[in-house]
Amino acid sequence: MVPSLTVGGAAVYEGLIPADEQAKIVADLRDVVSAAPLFSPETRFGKPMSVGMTSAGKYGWYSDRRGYRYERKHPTGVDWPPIPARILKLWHEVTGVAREPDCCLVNFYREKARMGLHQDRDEADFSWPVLSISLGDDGLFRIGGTERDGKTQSVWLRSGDVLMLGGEARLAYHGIDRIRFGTSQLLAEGGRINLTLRVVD
Ligand code: MD3
Ligand code: FE
Repeated sequence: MVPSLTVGGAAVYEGLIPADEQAKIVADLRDVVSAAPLFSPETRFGKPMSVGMTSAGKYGWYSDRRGYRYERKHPTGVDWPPIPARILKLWHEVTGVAREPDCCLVNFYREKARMGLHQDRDEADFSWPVLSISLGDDGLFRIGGTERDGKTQSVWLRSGDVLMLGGEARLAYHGIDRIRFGTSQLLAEGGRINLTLRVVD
């Protein structure tokens, strides 16, 4: 598969997911959220994140005052629900990797939510790619290099866009600066969903 754009080493597949397929993924995610409700993890400084989160798969991403990590269970004590088949299919089609991801992190951005610049380094092996799927309202994505103070580039991610982070980009600093609330009709409640698929261990 050929990306329509590359930004900071990330391969961007703009509009890869057709609208009808996006709606089916959202329906799958409503089941995930029913089993494993969204919550706002606390950072190590005790401040709740503005992004609502939950996960599907063997592991879920979690954060509290003790730090960031992967957990085998949702904070309510239930297992994370399985990753929906439709989402696994996209992972295989785009990454070409034979292995299944261990975690599908669901990030939900309401109007004022953002995600500060960070690296994803809680996983055991950075040679596996990360896949990101954007749904709903536009989000301004920023990506830099492997050092916090380096130059960054920005790109608006729209509903149906897919990003693959591999190679050098796997350890790039990245974040979401803002949401253009109300730009998509996909979610009745508005907002943006980002799914990130990762191999954890
Ligand atoms: C670059 N999520 O969950 S997706 C995250 O839109 C996260 O919710 C953002 O950063 C979001 O950790 C950005 C694009 C993305 C995802 C994973 C990456 C970019 C990445 C991993 C390494 C480098
Ligand atoms: Fe990240």
